[in-house]
Amino acid sequence: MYTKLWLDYITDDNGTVVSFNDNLKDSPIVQNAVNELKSCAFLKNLNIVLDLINDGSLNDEGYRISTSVMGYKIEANTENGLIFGSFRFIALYRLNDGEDINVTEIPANKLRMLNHWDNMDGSIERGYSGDSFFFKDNDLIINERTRDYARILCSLGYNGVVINNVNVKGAACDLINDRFIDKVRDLSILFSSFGVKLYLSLNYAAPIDDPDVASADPLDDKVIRWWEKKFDEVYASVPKLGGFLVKADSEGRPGPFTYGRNQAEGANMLARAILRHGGIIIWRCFVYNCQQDWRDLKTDRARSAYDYFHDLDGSFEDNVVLQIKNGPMDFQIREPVTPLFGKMPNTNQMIEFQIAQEYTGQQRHVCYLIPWFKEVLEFETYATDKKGKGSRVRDVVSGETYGYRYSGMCAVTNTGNDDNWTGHDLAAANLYGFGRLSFDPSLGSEEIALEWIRLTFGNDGKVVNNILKILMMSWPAYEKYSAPLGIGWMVSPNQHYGPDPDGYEYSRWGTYHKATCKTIGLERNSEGTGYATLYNEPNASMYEKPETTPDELELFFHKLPYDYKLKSGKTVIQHIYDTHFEGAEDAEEMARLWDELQGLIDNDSFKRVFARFEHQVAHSKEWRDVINSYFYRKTLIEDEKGRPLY
Ligand code: GCV
Repeated sequence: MYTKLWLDYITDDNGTVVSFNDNLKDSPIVQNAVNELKSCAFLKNLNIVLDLINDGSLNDEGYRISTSVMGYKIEANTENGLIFGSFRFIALYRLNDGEDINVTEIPANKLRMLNHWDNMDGSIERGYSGDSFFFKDNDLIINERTRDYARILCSLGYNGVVINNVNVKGAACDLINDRFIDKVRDLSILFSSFGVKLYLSLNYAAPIDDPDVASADPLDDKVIRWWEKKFDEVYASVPKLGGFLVKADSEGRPGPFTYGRNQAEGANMLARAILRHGGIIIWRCFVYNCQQDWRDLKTDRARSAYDYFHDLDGSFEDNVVLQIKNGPMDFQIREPVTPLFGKMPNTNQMIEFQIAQEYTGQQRHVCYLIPWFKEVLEFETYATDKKGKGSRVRDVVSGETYGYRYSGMCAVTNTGNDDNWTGHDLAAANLYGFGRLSFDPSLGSEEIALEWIRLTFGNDGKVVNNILKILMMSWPAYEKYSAPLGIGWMVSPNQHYGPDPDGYEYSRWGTYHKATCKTIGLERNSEGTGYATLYNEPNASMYEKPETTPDELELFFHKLPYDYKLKSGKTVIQHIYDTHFEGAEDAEEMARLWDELQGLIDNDSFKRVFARFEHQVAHSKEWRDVINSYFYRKTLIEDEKGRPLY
């Protein structure tokens, strides 16, 4: 039986009385909110009022929770606001031990989504927590677990979920056909009763299979009419559908380029067809040449999203949102921020992170990613032509900088049908943390971690301290023992797990570190590929020279000799040796901190994480040794501290 994560509090009747406006009695959303409040074991014999009000400052999904002698009140402008507020009330009540609660919370981002890469056969692309709980044997499943998942999303304020892989294959093409449409409708109704909109990934090439159309050219009338009719049919059955996510012209997926059209022409065709139904098209910017030759020194994959999209600013329809990965490559342990943020004033944007730990330990290593996401969100873009106040990434994607109509944050999710949902029990901190962060990007990563720990493991001081230390050490530790200084990609090909320094070096994916016996790195400044120049000033100048580039990104931006002195005072090679020794020690320290919790937390959870740490400790040593040996053998430079290298 699967766990209920932080919602593990259901009791038959807690004696709580919930009252609400009369006209809400038939609302499934309010019904779910009331059920949650009345069946939460922590809320004994309370009086709670749910009140629909009209207060412009609360927007569509915000809420106000207040305490008086009469009890508690949750107010919102909409039913969605009421249910988000109800779940938040439960969390706050537990965290504050029943003390008075007086808060007003309004989500910063309009879109707060999870993207599933689930396939209809039940497998998950880059899934590390078992199989899909949405799909099995080419069928769509709706059961108690689906409902619990909707509760989990709602408890964090997520308001959107894409249930199928962006690489739409096989039966998934039928999700918008008669075969599955009734189930899609049922699922959308279930999710919307928890304030969450359902979205689907779509196969851009679908009309090719219709013999009367046999094309996917976005400017072809037949193609346009095909999509209009399709969306009419889909929305007639599934009126609550949020829209579609599209991966086009990427890694073998078809797209407008096949017909000599640009990305805006492709996205706009779909956007116009869906407009009358109120749907949106989320169009991914992960477009790059994946047939590169490693000898080609001009083509730089890091530039591609920018090169394909930047000049199209202003030419996308208003119901298109560009979904842009946080970094220019692909969810590596360290990358600079994608330069498109802060450079497209007239095109809706949202940021895409990955909490599925594809390149960050695959949920076998603990890696709390929220500190990394915070750094990205706080990055100052020095946005041009800004209309609003801020211009950090989080201001851009919240829509503040340019007043985007649609914008926000999404993450490739880390969930599956494992009993604990996320494979590693501690990976649930990323599911929790990303939801909280997309609701309120001003929250601190420690603050979020503390909430999650206490709601999951209780308030014991040692438990809270040790898990907090583990989480906060985990991302830096992973970075230390894996690829150094922003270089990325030193992983086993395809699988992306475990060290393989040249795994991607001579392949077609455009992911090169160019290590020789003298230098390492690719020059990306104005004399190199020019990637650094794509940023606004002063970022462009900062990345232009090694002396001003932050240490952690040195090798992303510059080709440097191994004896180059970093700002830390260490040479590149000594930094590599030191961090790899340290990272493996950190893994041991995290395992030790966990061992101390035996008897203080649920034993099954203790054992599961214990086993993962046994692996992580051994695997971090493997990383350390493989990476250090690689560089020692290339350079023959000894470790200053005399540690053995082989
Ligand atoms: C869904 C990376 C992953 C692919 C993924 C792709 C994407 O390349 O390895 O599995 O495909 O990103 O984001 O589309």
